[in-house]
Amino acid sequence: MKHSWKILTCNALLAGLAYADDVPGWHRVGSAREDFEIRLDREVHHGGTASGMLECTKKRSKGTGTLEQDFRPEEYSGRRIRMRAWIKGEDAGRVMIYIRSEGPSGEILDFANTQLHAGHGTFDWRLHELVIDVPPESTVIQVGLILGEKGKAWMDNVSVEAVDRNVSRTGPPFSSSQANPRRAGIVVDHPALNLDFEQSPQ
Ligand SMILES: [Ca+2]
Repeated sequence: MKHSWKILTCNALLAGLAYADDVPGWHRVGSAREDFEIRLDREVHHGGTASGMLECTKKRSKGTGTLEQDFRPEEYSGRRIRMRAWIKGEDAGRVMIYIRSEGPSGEILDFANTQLHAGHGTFDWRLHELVIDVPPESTVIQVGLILGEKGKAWMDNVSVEAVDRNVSRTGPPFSSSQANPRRAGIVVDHPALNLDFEQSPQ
């Protein structure tokens, strides 16, 4: 509930800003979220007619902005899953994607990102993939695109699918993190939404 309230408040505050936080299924977070804007880009896309875009509105930010979504884990419970996403950057400080599974206390059960292969500066569409486990106790899966410091980043054609156990997890062995009160008790009742960014705002 707390999480939903924060999102609603954020959207309400930004209601007067054209395009801000107007990407169906996705929301804006990040350590310096106020320095970044998220929107659909109908000119630059990898597939279809639109992509998800994250832009730093300052010349240089001290933090990061994130284009993120939470979705229910039921379809993948007890499975290993692979996230694939096409990303692109322009004068970007740092661009990467991440995925994680969380438990009822907000603890991270498994996590992976592309930090070691982060994109910098200007680069064309490239495919990244991450593999994590979704333990049966998972209550939410979170995926996102992170832009740090400056520039623009795009994401498109995101997919999440269950894979066989012989597909290796991306990261080193991971033990569950400590409980996170800020993320505890989040209930998400919908599957992943608008992964191709083709859905328009209502
Ligand atoms: Ca698209």
